Amino acid sequence: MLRYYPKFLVGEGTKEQETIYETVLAANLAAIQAVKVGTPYGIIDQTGRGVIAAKGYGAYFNNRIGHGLGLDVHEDPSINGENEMLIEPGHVFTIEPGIYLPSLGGVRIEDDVYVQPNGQVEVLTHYPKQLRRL
Ligand SMILES: [Mn+2]
Repeated sequence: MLRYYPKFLVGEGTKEQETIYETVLAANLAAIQAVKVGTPYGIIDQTGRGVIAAKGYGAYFNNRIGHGLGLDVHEDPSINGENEMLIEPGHVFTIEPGIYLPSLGGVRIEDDVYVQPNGQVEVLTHYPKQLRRL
């Protein structure tokens, strides 16, 4: 029997399970790289979505890539491809691309990021993201 746990593949797994994991990870990393003060939030979503679409899974990434994080778990801004709000120092938000295949299962890799006062992007999540087989 094969099950997904966060960032672990228990059992042998299939090539496609590995592929969707690696694709979501690439989207997560590219989206984090796209975070820059003064650029629109929409670019974060467009960047991550582009990575997933290029692998043919665009139809299976059906959530916005992230949202603001504060006193509440879900706050503004909504990080979707159309959001023109500019990224500013002090902002804290999630980046959480995913691929969900009805016949196979899903993968989502989330990080929380903080834009420091000097504009440097700090990833607040430190758990390793490389796929591990158990
Ligand atoms: Mn979330």
